Amino acid sequence: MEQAKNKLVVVTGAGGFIGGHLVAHLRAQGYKKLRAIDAKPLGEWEQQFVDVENLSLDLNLKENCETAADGAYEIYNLAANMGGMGFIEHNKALCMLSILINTHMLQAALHHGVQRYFYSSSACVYNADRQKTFEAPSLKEEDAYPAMAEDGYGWEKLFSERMCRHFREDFGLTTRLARFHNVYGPHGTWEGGREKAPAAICRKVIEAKASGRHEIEIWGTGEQTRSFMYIDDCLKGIDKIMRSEIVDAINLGSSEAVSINQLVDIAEEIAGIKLKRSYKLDAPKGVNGRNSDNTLIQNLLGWEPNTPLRVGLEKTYRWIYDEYSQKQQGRAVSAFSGAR
Ligand code: GKE
Repeated sequence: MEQAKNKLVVVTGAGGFIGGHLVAHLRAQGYKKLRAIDAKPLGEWEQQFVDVENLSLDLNLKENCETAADGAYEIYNLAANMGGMGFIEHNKALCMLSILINTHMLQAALHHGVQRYFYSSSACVYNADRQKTFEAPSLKEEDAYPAMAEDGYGWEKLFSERMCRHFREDFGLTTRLARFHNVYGPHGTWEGGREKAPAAICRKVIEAKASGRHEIEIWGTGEQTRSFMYIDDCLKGIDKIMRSEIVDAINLGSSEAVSINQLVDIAEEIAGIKLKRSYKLDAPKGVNGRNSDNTLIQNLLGWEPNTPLRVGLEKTYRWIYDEYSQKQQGRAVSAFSGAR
């Protein structure tokens, strides 16, 4: 790791939630030469740092992946068209097109002699037939096969995992992979359609409290279960897996499963309010139940993500509340200046 700190390290998807945090994290660890890349215009990046080489590049294009990997010692590829169920259920083809990014990045990494390549996979690779009950079945790594991944997004991630494996086996590229289980935290998308449940529920509670309409709409019956991993655990896990000798995809997720109704309970408790609940049964729901089995990561790394949901959600709620308030103030100011 010490060696990597003085060499060029590339993070793709760096304008987004996890990618932005990863650049901040590597900087804080003393990485001197960082290249951050995202398709979004620089002005729309979640986080940005002046002492980092920031490039707005569409990595669906092969030549841009060559530019991205040029001179790189290590690459963290987190670039993908993604979002929560509200996005991936309605954009399956767009999600599958992310295959271009990983394919071209792997080719470019090989071409430029990159020493280590991290790929961010997802719990959405898991076989849907194993996630039919609300009892939150703990998913072991082998439960991805036989394959029946989440439509669109899940299949792209599963195929990309296999491409990483075969680039390692056939071409000797050192690849490391983690299956993220619903990561949340400050700087995560909280409105606009790509938000995942923790941010969406926090936003809805904040809006209900601010508007005085003490009601909340929940997708599905609210019995769906998930585990949610706080961003700090995600960063720690990426570090440990990237530095490890673990060559196959491994779960990186919390094993604290809750129902969506319980997630709302926690957000209400943080806000100090109780809301009237309505359920949108035809909304995107994904699988009924999902949790991360952390036996393997415990065995291989002696660690697992362990930030309690109550703790992580409070920090997330407070961050969204500030963002929301600033936006409201911005709207009030422009409405006032408009009115004059
Ligand atoms: N996004 C959202 N917004 N979900 C809600 C809402 C809401 O207002 N109300 C209830 N839910 C329910 C959804 O219907 C779903 O059953 C559950 O919360 C979690 O939704 P999610 O966070 O959007 O996404 P999923 O965990 O189902 O799937 C996500 O898994 C990730 C990996 O763990 C995927 O969308 C990807 O973001 C990723 O693969």
